[in-house]
Amino acid sequence: MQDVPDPAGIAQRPRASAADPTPGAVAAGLCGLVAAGMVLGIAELIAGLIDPDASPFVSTGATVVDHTPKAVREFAIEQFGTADKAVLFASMAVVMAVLAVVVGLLERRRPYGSALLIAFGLIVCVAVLGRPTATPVFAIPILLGAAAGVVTLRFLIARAPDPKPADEVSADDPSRRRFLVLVAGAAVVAAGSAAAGRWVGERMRAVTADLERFVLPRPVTAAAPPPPGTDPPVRGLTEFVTPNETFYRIDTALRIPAVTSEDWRLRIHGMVDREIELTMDELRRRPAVEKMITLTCVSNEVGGDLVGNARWIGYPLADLLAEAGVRPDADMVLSTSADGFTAGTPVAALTDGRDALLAVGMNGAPLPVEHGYPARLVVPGLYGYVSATKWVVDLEVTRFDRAQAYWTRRGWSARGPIKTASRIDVPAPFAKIAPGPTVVAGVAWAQQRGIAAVEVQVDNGPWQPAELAPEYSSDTWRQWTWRWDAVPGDHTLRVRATDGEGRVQTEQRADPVPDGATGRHTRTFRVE
Ligand SMILES: Nc1nc2c(c(=O)[nH]1)N[C@H]1C(S)=C(S)[C@@H](COP(=O)(O)O)O[C@H]1N2
Ligand SMILES: [Mo]
Repeated sequence: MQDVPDPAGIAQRPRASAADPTPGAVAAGLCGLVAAGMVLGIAELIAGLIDPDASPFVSTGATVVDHTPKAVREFAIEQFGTADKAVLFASMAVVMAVLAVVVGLLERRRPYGSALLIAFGLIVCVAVLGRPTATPVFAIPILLGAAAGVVTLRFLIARAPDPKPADEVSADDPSRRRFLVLVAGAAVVAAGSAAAGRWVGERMRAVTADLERFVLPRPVTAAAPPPPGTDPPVRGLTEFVTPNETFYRIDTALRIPAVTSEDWRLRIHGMVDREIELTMDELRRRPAVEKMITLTCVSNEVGGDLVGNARWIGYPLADLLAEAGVRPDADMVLSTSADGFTAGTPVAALTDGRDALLAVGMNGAPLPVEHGYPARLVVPGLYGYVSATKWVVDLEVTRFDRAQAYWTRRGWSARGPIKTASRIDVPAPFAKIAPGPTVVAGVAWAQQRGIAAVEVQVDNGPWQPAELAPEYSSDTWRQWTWRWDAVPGDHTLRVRATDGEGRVQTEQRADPVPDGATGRHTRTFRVE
């Protein structure tokens, strides 16, 4: 077959010993290098998307520094001065390249190279997780990177040409050429991923730095402090104010949009008398207010925790819309985020006097990036999907019969007023309670209408009034407690709220789709 002329390379030239194909050392070494490049490239890309600090290359460097004897470190700093980091990374690159070649060579007969690559991946994973700022997600970049590296290695090695006697080598050997094209392709993917990861990571770092410099406007009216008693002292009961760190997060963003306060602009246009475009500095010239508002997600199941309460500093949307001059026949404001999410909010909800805000502060701090830095909307009484656009950059004044927002196009209701809801926090699910006096507790919310009463029912007994914490405002949730002399046995506890308009929360069960779940939260537990 080798004697048959085959200029187009259609017939694959069989390996010298097809039963035991052994790629040449140079080709194998190349495979190892490209596979290692893929590990770093993919890891860098994922790290850029998740958290720049999760970069395995940087973490490994830091770990090396931490474990370098002091004398060596001082020597390095003396020798290389500010270039010490560059020298460190260059030395790491050399060590990695050598190891990569070894990986490639080992992979020739059996997947020993892959095994070694996985072992390196796990070692680096341990190093990454050992960093002081590490969270478990820091493991993801290196693990996915190592997986990509193994796939690359196996793919390339299987296609690597075996060595030929020198006289047989010709520059245009098709299998050799194909292999080189694959190697080059993989190298481009690896380098491209690394560059993209770096770029995204740098942008995120720029936003973090910008956030740290961000000076909150001083509100002309600060939110009143919660009255004493808003937080009944019951262990396990949700706090009245939700800390930013534990505030629920819901969005469609695979990666958080990176918007600095300098780059940020808000355009108000559409059915208005004057189009407006605001920079952050221009926004700052307007009076800011601070309001306590409980935010809720339409996807929250009965008893769920996609709800949180915060002090928001922001600019009344009614004022901004008045500056633009909303035409009388407009009934919707379509807000758009930097990453293209949209929400459709009734103009009425933004101008009827409720505290609808373009918020820049959350609990006394700039908005955390995952909660919309540098600016978002917060509208009391409406589910987040129709009102709470984070990273907001555009407000188009329009009409419900002309525009559809992100979730409405996907089958959710165009309008999303928050439904009355109540939740049992204590006892925890399947808790065991000792007989005798015990405290049952939870929260209830009906933003805009307020909570007038909460009642609980044990098994199928009578509904009994719970004690309500003082009301902060109709836009915030209310904590409730109920004292009970627990009697032994298995029990089911049920809760229902009555809103400020006297309407009792429905017992009719409904799914979150299309406009919010209903039904009564129940909890079963044992007293013994
Ligand atoms: N840009 C953007 N903003 C968004 C969303 C989104 O997917 N993208 N989700 C909305 C939904 S459904 C809710 S419930 C709230 C949640 O806000 P939080 O993550 O700050 O709690 O944000 C809203 N704003
Ligand atoms: Mo939501």
